[in-house]
Amino acid sequence: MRAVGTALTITLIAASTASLIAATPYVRLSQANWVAALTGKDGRKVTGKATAAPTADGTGTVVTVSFEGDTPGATRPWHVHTGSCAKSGGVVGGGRVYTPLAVDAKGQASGKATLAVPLADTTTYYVNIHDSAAAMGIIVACGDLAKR
Ligand SMILES: [Cu+2]
Repeated sequence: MRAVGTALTITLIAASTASLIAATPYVRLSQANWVAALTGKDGRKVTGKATAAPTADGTGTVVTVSFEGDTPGATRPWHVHTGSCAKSGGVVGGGRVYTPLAVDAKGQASGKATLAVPLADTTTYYVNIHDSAAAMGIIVACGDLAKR
């Protein structure tokens, strides 16, 4: 019976350690600052920049984006996605936190979003600028985020 009790204790310790690690949001988050150069897709002359950095408490991510060379008056949805411009993935942090960007009379736009999730050093990300809410499949500009 003692052997069974010891095995049970070890199992319980292992299980509680595993749940502790799973419950700790800091294990794999990135403390890095990230930057992406945005370039126009399909011949568009759009160029720009995006950055991502941890929030002060480390539990979220602040993302900035700015670009120029776009069509005045356009409204562009945008997101951080997992993956890369060459291999698309899902939106990070939920689509609602990204306010679509209004392109001004000079063809410039900028914006910011605060994600409720951290980025992870073990994942790759990119920022894309979509054509419009009605044409999300058309990408105006894209850039892979890299740690700097
Ligand atoms: Cu997107």
